[in-house]
Amino acid sequence: MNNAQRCLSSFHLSKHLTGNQRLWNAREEGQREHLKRGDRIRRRVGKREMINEGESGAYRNGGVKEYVAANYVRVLAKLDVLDAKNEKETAEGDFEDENGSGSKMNIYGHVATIDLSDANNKSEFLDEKFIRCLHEPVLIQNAFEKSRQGSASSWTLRKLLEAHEEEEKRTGGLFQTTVRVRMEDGVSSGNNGRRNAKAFVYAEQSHEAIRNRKFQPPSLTQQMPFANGLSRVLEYSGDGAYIQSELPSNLKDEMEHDYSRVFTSFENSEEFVESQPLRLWLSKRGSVSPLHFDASISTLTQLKGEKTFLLFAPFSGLSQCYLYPDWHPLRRRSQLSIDDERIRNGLRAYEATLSEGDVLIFPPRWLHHVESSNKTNYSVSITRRYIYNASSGVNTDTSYALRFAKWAKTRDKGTKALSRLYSSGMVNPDFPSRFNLAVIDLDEDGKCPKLCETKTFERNVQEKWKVCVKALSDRIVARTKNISSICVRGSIARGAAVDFESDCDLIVVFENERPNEQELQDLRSELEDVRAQEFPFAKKVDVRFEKNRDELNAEQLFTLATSSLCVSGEDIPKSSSRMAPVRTSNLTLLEDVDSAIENGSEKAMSWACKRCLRAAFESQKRTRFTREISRCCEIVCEEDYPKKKYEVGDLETALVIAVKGPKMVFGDAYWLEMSTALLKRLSNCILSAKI
Ligand SMILES: O=C(O)CCC(=O)C(=O)O
Repeated sequence: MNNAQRCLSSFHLSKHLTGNQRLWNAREEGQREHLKRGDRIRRRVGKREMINEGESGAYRNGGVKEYVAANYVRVLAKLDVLDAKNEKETAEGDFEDENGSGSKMNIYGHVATIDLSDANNKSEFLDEKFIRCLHEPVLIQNAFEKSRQGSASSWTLRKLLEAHEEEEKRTGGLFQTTVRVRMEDGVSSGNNGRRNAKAFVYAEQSHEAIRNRKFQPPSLTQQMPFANGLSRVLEYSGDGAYIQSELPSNLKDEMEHDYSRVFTSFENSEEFVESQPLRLWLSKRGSVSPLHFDASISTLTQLKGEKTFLLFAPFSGLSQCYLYPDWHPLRRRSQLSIDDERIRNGLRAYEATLSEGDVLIFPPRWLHHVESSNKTNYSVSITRRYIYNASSGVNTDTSYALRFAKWAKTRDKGTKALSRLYSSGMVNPDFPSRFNLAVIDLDEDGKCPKLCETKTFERNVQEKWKVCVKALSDRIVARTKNISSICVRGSIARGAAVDFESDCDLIVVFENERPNEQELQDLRSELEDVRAQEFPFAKKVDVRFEKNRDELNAEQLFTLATSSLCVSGEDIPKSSSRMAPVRTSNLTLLEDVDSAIENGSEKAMSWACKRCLRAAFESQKRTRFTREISRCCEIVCEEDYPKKKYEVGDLETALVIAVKGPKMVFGDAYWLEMSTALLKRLSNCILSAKI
């Protein structure tokens, strides 16, 4: 039983069923009555003649405007000032920042970012393939249609108020705004006993324990005219309010139109169905939605102000965030606040800060903590959510990207995840079946013992590959002088070559002088012709020409000694003395990763992933050494995952990219941005002192 399970099994709702009726005073009774009325009203949508029966006198006698008159004047007076301030001023705080912010968190990395205003970005829409393969959060910057200036991207509080009033009028008061109101004495988030004056915790209001008043929820929702909601959000500071409400239909149209580049693919796809109507989130600066997860694919569009998300991958998040049990009114929520040490020390967050015009898309079951920035007076966001439509039957595509997405959805950690990856066929384990040239057990001094003499070209290599390598080697000897040694390495040397997949990987070492570049180029072409005509089962010939036998450096000697077999000439590995493994310097890791990102080709991304996997392996003192990336990955998963060194899935993802390329993992649309984020996270994690 792990900590989280222990915590859940010992968690008794009764502890939290205060029985304290103090809070259910006349005011709350009034609210509950109001809620009940709200429910009734909703049920009666379309039956206008019945509304007035159960509605308050205010509606009967005058209508919306009179009902909110007192607030209305006050709110209106403030709106334009607030709108203007939000544009250009940093808000002055009337909360001190006792909640802490994301900066205290252990940040694992920023989420992948796609800037749609980037002139180089050729994608007009987020395509369906991308959405289907989405397995981590993505921030879409500048997502609105620039040509549509004057609509959703420039909504003001006044415009929101007018649009809501229009809808309220049109529906005769049926359309009401939902406002989450924090209860004054509510335990806001977590069991650390601290009240968080800025947090708005969702509670399942239909839960029996709340209906029976056995559990005092940290917040309740109330239906009210928008003007009232707005005045509560902007003016109250004690118990606080947060509008979390369905968007009126006229605003919906504008929003959908402005952000069509993000939503078109969702809308056109039979594979996704919308799981919740568009929802408006209007909060005062500093408001917090504490750690929780949702079951849908969520999108949050930031229209005004700035919001910061801290997100946690499902595997680590769900198991380590001390979630309330499923039967609890606060289910899907964490019992801990974000500044609890158990979270700060045990988990790493993916961070995303949204500015106006940005959209964050995140998959189901990613825990998130959300803070409206203190920089502006208020924040306005819209959420839109989707679920996979299981009955669509569309998902028949068996591409690697889809297979990978399926794997990623349920990915486990470490070696288990790796073996599932192998069994899915996305990458081959690449383990030597008969001879172990790939992993070397180091001796007590950390050096490689002399290689076992039983490993020879004649004994190790599969028959038909032997013929192929010999023929190529003979051609090299016939064409060039001064050869000291010809070796073969890779899967052929391990006796694990696979038809039409394995390259013929040769190393030629010269005695002293090497032929000039043109001669070597001609020789390469000739060898390629021989392969194509006589040995088509070999994928290609890859020849590395080393300069001078006596000038081989430690790394070259080590590579020869540990991963190659002599085909012809001097058996250099055999004559080499015991050597310590030559590790690749981690000093240049960030630089190497950055230059691969700058290069931006698929090949560069694969290379950088390989580089990271080797660096992850070599950054630790180990008793084994290997240059094989799948073995590097396996050993790191075996030894480092349990110490929480890497986020679940990143190493395995890097392995698939290294072998199959980034498109196989992320699809055709945004493989560059997604693999860039992965490489940044991984390289920082490898070098970070914390791991
Ligand atoms: O914006 C917020 O405060 C919370 C949004 C959220 O939690 C969500 O979209 O799931």
